[in-house]
Amino acid sequence: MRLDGENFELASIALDRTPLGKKDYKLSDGGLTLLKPPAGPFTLEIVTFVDPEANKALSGLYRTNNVYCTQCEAEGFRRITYFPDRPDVMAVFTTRVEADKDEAPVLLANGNFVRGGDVAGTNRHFAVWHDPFPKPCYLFALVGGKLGCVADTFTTMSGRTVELRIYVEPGKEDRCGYALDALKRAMRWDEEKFGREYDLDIFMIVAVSDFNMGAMENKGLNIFNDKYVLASPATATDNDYAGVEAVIAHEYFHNWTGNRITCRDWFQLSLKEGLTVFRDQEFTADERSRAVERIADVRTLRANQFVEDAGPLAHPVRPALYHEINNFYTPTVYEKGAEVVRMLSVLVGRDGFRRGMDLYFTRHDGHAATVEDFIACFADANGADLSQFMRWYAQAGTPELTVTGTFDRKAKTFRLDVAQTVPATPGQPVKEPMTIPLALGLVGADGRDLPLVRANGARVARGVLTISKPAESFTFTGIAERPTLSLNRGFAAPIKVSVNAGADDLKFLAAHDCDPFNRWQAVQSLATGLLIEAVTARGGKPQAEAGLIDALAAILADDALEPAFVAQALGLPSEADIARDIGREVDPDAVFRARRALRERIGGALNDRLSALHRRMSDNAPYRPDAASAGRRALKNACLDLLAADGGDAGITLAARQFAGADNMTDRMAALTTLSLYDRPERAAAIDDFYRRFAGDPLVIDKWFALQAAIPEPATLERVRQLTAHPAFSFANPNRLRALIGAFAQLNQTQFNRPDGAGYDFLAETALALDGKNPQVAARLLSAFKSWRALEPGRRARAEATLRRVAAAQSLSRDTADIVRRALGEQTADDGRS
Ligand code: 0A1
Ligand code: ZN
Repeated sequence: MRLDGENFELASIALDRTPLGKKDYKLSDGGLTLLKPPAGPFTLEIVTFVDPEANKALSGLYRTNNVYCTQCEAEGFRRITYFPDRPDVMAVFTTRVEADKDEAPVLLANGNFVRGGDVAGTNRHFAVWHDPFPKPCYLFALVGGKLGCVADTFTTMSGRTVELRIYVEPGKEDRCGYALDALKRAMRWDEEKFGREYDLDIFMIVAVSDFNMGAMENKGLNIFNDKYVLASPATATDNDYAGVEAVIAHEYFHNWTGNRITCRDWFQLSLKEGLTVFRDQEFTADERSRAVERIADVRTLRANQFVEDAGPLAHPVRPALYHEINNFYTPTVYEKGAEVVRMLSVLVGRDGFRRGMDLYFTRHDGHAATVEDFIACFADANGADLSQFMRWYAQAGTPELTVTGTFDRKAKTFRLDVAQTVPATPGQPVKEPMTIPLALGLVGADGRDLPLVRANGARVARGVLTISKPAESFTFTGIAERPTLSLNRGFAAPIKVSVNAGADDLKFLAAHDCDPFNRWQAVQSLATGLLIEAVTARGGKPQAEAGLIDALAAILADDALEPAFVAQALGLPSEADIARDIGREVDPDAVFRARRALRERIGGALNDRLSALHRRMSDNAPYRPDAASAGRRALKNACLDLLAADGGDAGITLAARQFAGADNMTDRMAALTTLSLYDRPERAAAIDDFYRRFAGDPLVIDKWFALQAAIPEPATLERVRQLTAHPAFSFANPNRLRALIGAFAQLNQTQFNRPDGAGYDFLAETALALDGKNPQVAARLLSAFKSWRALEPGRRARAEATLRRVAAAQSLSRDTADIVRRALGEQTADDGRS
């Protein structure tokens, strides 16, 4: 019988109370094998010593800010004791925690509290917790330390009272209100939308300051990066509040999708993650604005997942092979996984989706399931054949749809010719056609949708065509006028679409499409077209932007639109978005120049309207984090950004004034971000002022680090180097690293991709220095190289040379070796776990 275990000292091991000797077991790399385990049931007692203080990988049992805590997903439990560390081994855990009373007055573990008390004759105390639900060890957790607590209760749908507690660093209790409120709303939503009730007597959240990821769904005892718990108007932006709400909900929703039903093995990771991201996105859509949430989610998907899917780190939603599972907590497994679940809901409809979920919960509760199990529930509950749909889990790469619309005035028909391809990805040169739900509309001249009636007289149900072949045609009848095609409404499928439509069609859709997502998309497509033209014309100014500016003006003038939507429409595609759409031979400096020039022209052309709107969206009411108020601030700050786009006195003065006078972090940070883009004296003054105001508040100082790392100027690399020596910086803290180094590599396209390669070298140096301590975070930083092959030849060569140097370094962690080898296209398919 083999048990996993590493990085601790074995003190003793006994079988049915009899100590085992060296001949009874074998210790090998990464585990212990019992040589003659009894055939029947037996009791194995293992005593180990671990050193939490020395644990800088933040996996297993570690110490952060004097608090002991654990992180066991994916394979951290084996760093605590010997155990079959795999998610299909589920057990009932009873945990007794004992500690010095002064050092750790709070002692927590999974499940319900059983008993606690003093240990006679010592200054120690103990607590016993029992979790009645069988679970895999990756959901195990314990915490001990000096912590403040905010408590509340929740009455479940069946009338049970559940105790809610959020534990934070003492003194930070007043920043937990929003998280607690979000938790209660998430609990209610899961009851109402999915019929899921909470199942223990208590639900606890602990916020810690050193954490590799966002948060962790340990049964009954979620452990959070404090960034996703703590929020106050003076220290958190609207986006931070939205992040707290989404992550609180996400971890809570895992109680059913992940914990009650877990994964058979780590290849099924998207079974819990894709589904739970889908659930948290739906929660936010219901709590805030569905249209705005969809736009924001698609922006994130394209920025992170489309890029991953187009580069050397591309992998299927369900990978077939991995070297290090920690490298697969990716945008593909999470965000594309959520898109796959969303497509399922489009294909079977809302009620059909609920039927499938209900069946999934009854059929698999208490078990470790697979993606096949999940999909079978939707097939069985709806009599649907989803066998081709399974390809979404197996084939990597973003499918591309080419659509041609042909109007026949005489026959009053409109024909759609649709062809699909899926690009080759590492290890998958040839692809099969996918099932794609294509949501569409034919928009008439008056802006209203024409009925979608097929040649056989059938209406297209819910406006969705199901595409399944490499090429197919659809004819709609009774079309008296040439319609405008609105494709992939709501972004129902995570694909790229190209269509024979021109700028006039886009302008029309921007003004009239009844699908808000496609109104936004039309503006983006207009802007993208102009920007790509400008970049490929080698630094020329965008021509013919009148259409875009008209479209924006119409949106600004439309009072029926919610401010948050208008703010999204004003946000041009990012530099990374443009680079991705260009796809090859990218020169980040040319992209930057084109984007800056276009912003300047828009700001100039719409100056009066933007100024008026900036004033109209400002109010003197006290800060409230709700979606409507946040939307007004988003619009106000989108206006500010464009008003300052020429770097001239008027816009900069406006930003400087807003910075100084702001009563909340959203407005202050937005003004500072605008100022940060222009090398003017107001910038340095504001950066200093910001530091003085918030020194000693690490989460706010992270914003200060990130802002400086993102300045698009050649001096930034040196500034970032110097900031690594700043007293507020620490290589041991993942949030600090992500703020300074991560922002530099991911947000600063021109400076990370400096033509001299110094940005690449800096990232490589940092990652190598970190690799021996925290390999997970080191590997994640290096994933910034995921699109190096799309660069122009000079930068491409420098990036490749840097990656080769890292690959050749001595004693690389498995995490980092895996990322750089795959980035280089060197990984072979025969030496991973499959
Ligand atoms: N399951 C968590 C993500 C997570 C994964 C790994 C971790 O440690 C290495 C921590 C958290 C979630 O989806 O929120
Ligand atoms: Zn998750």
